[in-house]
Amino acid sequence: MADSVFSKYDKNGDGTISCVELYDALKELLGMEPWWTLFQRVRSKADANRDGKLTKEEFCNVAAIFEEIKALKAVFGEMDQDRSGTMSFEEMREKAVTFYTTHADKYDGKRAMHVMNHYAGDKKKGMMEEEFLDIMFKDSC
Ligand SMILES: [Ca+2]
Ligand SMILES: [Ca+2]
Repeated sequence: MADSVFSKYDKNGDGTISCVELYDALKELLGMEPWWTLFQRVRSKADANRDGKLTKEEFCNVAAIFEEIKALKAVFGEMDQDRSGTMSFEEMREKAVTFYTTHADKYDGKRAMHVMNHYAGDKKKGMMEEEFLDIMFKDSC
């Protein structure tokens, strides 16, 4: 990864990415405040030695995770056809088959089930982007 990316996030220039700096980086990527579960996942995946800060090597994991989040956000945007910010059951159903056949190698059927289960008993319920990310991002990579 380019040093310029790392130094962009290492705001105080101490050579590591702190929790606060990681939070800001994530916020920038998401375009909204990161929610706790997502932040925790990103942090625990990236911080290999669990000392609470990320070295340049550890931050490489973040770059991969960020790419994945970006890809998932794009997927959600595609599914949310009316751009309401939530994915309705109909939108999900319409796109789900295509999605899981296209990405079957990456996202296993278990996650597809989680998404389906979200609508169980209440098909009027929408799914928000953060709920979608929470499901799709779970224990991946
Ligand atoms: Ca720093
Ligand atoms: Ca660390």
